[in-house]
Order: sequence, then structure tokens, then C-alpha cells
Amino acid sequence: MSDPIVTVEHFIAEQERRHPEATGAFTDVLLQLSLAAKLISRSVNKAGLVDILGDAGKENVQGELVQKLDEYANDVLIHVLTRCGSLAGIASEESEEIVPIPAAYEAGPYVIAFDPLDGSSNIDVNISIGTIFSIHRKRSRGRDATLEDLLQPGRDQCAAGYVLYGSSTMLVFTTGAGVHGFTLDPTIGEFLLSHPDMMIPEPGKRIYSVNEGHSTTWTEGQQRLVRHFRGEEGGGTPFSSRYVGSMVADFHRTLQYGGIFMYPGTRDKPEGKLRLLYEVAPLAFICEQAGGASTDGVTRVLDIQPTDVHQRVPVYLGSRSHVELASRYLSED
Ligand code: AHM
Ligand code: MG
Repeated sequence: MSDPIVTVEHFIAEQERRHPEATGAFTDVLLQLSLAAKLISRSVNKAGLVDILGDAGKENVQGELVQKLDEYANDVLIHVLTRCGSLAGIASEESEEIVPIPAAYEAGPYVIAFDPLDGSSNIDVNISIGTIFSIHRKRSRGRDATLEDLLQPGRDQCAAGYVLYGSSTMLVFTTGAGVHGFTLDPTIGEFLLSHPDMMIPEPGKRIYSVNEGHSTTWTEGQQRLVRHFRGEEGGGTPFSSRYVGSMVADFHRTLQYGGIFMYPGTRDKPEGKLRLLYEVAPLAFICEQAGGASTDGVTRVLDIQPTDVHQRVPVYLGSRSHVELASRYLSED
């Protein structure tokens, strides 16, 4: 065996050893997340075999249909994270209010926001889906997190990551020291370091990723940007178009090949669809850590001051030069 085998546990412990001031609280959160990821991965892989497909018949706070696996993923994450002793509060796409840490368990110095199962419309059709998370240090003094603890700008994240349940299950995260990817080896139940120091190719592959079905509702700048990508404006050759409809999957491709992922606002819904705290900001942090860029069209994503846990923002993520091109077209709006 030539390369050393590094488990995510070993990698996180190594990172912590380099910071003597660390208390281990943060490591606990990441390790519990990797446990939850394995449990969710197991269920996602079984989804076609047992009767857990289909809608659970309820609507979540966004008014969308909640599916059974969404509920399971949310329950697993809340179960393991409330008990880890390192968190003071949890925000989830599936919960309107902040989830407190029950008095029976210890509370700790961090807060987490997550989307338990992103791309849920793809569950029934065996297409990649993901979990996205964002961790901040708690700012307030009391035991329990306040709203302000969750409403911190993305640039202050301590860590962010995602789990991709695809042809294999991958955990990709940053603690602000590069982006590292781990692939789950299901035979031993361990995430093994497979993609150290991930960097977005610059300029990377000429790929744009957007739901073009909404194009008639876009602003003039957005329409001209996509005409540029199609080679109809600006004199360049056309880009390729790729769109899975699962942000984690579309972002994961962008991280490895380069290109740009977009979920723009429309004239009627200028805020777009994707949620700042647990979809857009964590992927923007990873993107920047990998040498890429992110914007909402005007402002760097990581500089946006959140005002609501479930706030939506337009988003453009990917290779720096493509995101800069997007900003130039959008500035004309
Ligand atoms: P979800 O959190 O309900 O799964 O919605 C978020 C998903 C993203 O993964 C994806 O980028 C987007 O919605 C796709 O939306 P659309 O179908 O409008 O293109
Ligand atoms: Mg989502």
C-alpha cells in the first residue's frame, strides 16, 4: 500500500493537534456529522428497496412537500447533534424555529444550520442528493443560542460542508484551511481522505448550470449572461450546459471541473429560491476556500448579513473568472 489511509476521524484529530487551544468541542460536532452522514447514506441507498419512498403528506415551513427521507435525515441530525455536547442551538430547513438543546444534555459553544436532504425532488428517481451544513461560534453569553447567534455572516463560519449521496457517498468540508473530500468506504464504514486540498480549476471547464426553464422571468442582465454562455452574445464559443437540480450535485461538479452554478432571482422573486444560511453560505465558503468566488449578483455571498433563518438569496458560485463575468452582466440591471 503506497498512500497512507486517512480516516476523517484521524484527519480532524490531526487538525486539532495543530491548534493547542482547541477544546475538542468542534471536533465532536464534525464527528457527529460524519456519523449522521453514514446513517443517512445507509437509508438513501436502501430507498429503492423498502417502502420509505414518497411524500410523508406534510408540508414544511417553506410550503413544500416533505418526503420521508427528509424527515429521517432531519431526525438523525437533530438526534446526534443535540447529544454531542458542543452545540447551543440548531437551525434546520425542516424546522421553522431554532431547535434548542434539551436541558438533559450539555450545551456547547457552537451553533449549526443545515439542510438535511437537499435536492429532495430527486429522491424518488435515484438521483444524487445531499446534506449541507454551516457551523458558527456562538456569540451570546447564555446557555442557549439566540437568533443573533444563527444570523451571522458567512465569512464568520468556523466550518462548512456537505455530504453527497451519489454514486458513492462523499463528505466535503472546510474549517477555513482548504477543502478536503472524504469518500465513504461502505465495507468498513469509514470516510477515507480521497480528495485533499480541493481547488476549483481556473478558468476550468466552460460549463454553466442553471434552470433555464425560468429564463423568460429573468432580468435583462441575467438573460444576456446566459446568451453569452450560449455563444449568442460576446463573440465567444458556447459553454456546455449541465443541471441536475440538486444543488450539492451541481456544486460538486463545479468544484471539480470548474464552471458556474447559478440560481438567479426573477422579476417576481428577486430573492430566488435557495436559502442563505444552510444552502448558499456554506457552499460559498467552500467555493472561496477552493479558490473560487461567489456572489448574489451584487454582494459577495459571505458578506451578506442574514436577517432571517430561512432567508433566500440569488446565487452564483464557481470559477472566479466566470463569476466575475456574471457580476459584470448583472451590474447592468
Ligand atoms: P430543496 O431544499 O427543497 O431540495 O430545494 C433546493 C433545490 C436545490 O438543490 C436545487 O439547486 C434547486 O432546488 C432546484 O430548483 P429548481 O427545481 O427550481 O431548478
Ligand atoms: Mg435544500
